[in-house]
Amino acid sequence: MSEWQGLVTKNQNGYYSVRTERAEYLCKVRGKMKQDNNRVLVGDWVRIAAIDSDRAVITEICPRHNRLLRPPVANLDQALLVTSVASPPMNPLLLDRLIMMCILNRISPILWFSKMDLQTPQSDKELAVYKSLPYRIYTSDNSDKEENQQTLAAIREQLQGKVTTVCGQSGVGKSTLLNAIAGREWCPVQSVSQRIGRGKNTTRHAVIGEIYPSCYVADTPGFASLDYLPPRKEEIASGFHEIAARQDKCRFHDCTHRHEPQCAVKNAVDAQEIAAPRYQSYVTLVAEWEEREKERFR
Ligand SMILES: Nc1nc2c(ncn2[C@@H]2O[C@H](COP(=O)(O)OP(=O)(O)OP(=O)(O)O)[C@@H](O)[C@H]2O)c(=O)[nH]1
Ligand SMILES: [Mg+2]
Ligand SMILES: [Zn+2]
Repeated sequence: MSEWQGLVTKNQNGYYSVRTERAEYLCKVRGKMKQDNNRVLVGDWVRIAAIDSDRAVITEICPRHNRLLRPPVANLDQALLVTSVASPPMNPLLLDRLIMMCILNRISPILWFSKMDLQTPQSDKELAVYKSLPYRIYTSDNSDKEENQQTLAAIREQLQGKVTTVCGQSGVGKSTLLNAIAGREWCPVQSVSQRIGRGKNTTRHAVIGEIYPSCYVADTPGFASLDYLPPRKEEIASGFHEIAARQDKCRFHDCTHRHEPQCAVKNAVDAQEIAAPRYQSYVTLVAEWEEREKERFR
């Protein structure tokens, strides 16, 4: 019996699709694992024992580096956060929230700015803030320009051997980007008018597709809820690396970096070492968190 390692890409009522280097297998879980209550998740890297050319048994789950609950998916490596510089206009608060969500879930954020053909002085200023952050950042105008081809080659390399999810508000160009990466029609691109009134089913399970050889993209409905807030208030600061890096120097160990004296974070904002819009997002998210907490006890 041959043993392989593969990626679980789909779960259909206890039958798992597992993608190995050589083939895709339809798998059941070995009985003993079920007794141990060891549930296999989409995104798990597993060992399988082949039964024939397309059926196998999952014998072991490799250690996970993270796991999301809604939808249940394991081992997301990175998230491609797509933002259009215009149409819809750039939303820095949303982008900062998504970056925070990635960091708190140990997922590397990759920033993709689309519709550069529509850039304005205002969007250039907003973009400059993100260029100063320590994340990979790509820009594109989705034309045939040589530059865009190079960017696509770079992003394909970045996706190699990893499982990536794609987030961003409606209309920013996620499907357009995925089709460009795939080099074929991978998912439908809808005009704005087509998008209106579309019923959305958010309770679907996560599914992973191989968009380009060895580039796995996870469709994780509901993960990137656009109003995400972490369970604990202190975690918000952890999602802003430039705040997290300085908060040990604040006078109060429980400083919220808003009205407290001798706050290293506010000092850094005044000295323009922290970009004001990023700090503004942080303050807004903390206020939102407090508001949500108040609602809970009302
Ligand atoms: N001008 C310009 N338009 C673009 C660019 N990228 C995508 N678009 C257009 O933006 C519109 C929305 O693109 P989609 O790829 O469907 O956006 P989406 O993020 O998948 O949207 P949802 O599926 O609703 O979440 C389409 O009309 C695209 O043709 C770009 O770089 N420049
Ligand atoms: Mg789409
Ligand atoms: Zn502080």
